[in-house]
Amino acid sequence: MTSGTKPLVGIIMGSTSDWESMEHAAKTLEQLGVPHETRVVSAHRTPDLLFEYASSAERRGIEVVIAGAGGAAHLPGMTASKTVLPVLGVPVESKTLKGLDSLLSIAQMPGGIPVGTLAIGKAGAINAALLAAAILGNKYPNIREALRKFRESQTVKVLSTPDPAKSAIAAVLAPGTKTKRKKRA
Ligand code: RP5
Repeated sequence: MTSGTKPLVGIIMGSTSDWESMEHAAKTLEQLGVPHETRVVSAHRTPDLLFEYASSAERRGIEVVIAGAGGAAHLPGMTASKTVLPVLGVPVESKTLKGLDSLLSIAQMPGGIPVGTLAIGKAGAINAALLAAAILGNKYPNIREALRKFRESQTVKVLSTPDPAKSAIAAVLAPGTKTKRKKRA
């Protein structure tokens, strides 16, 4: 089965201010060719929309939800309470507590309604997308292969720069690099 063009992943976030972090989930899914949609859905400002979104997601063909929120971050947990789809939570970095509040709010779900919790901020958003792709890869071989290629190119990139000191020197000495010489008095 190929993944087609209908959104399989729903990326939701509590506020437009979360986009700075959550765009990394969208970019990663784009890179992997995973169809997705993005939406602001606030658990406390638009609770009816949240219920509608979460309860209709499965019917609309969404297979994984990525939910990002900051502070008293109840969006991922509330979403998970209204759907049996896998919900991956991204703790957005808050100004006051640097995202520790978001992390604990999302990770500490009482037993019975799980939210797969990722790291705070950009890393979590990227990994939520990669994990969503891994879940979808069980059903869609094209997504699994895209994920495999992503991992392989990441490995090649790391192995091609084994010594950061040498590559820094190479960058300075690279042809075309202007180096300032001190004039002698
Ligand atoms: C949460 O409150 C959002 O997820 C966001 O991280 C945080 C702050 O929202 P704004 O006040 O920036 O809209 O609901």
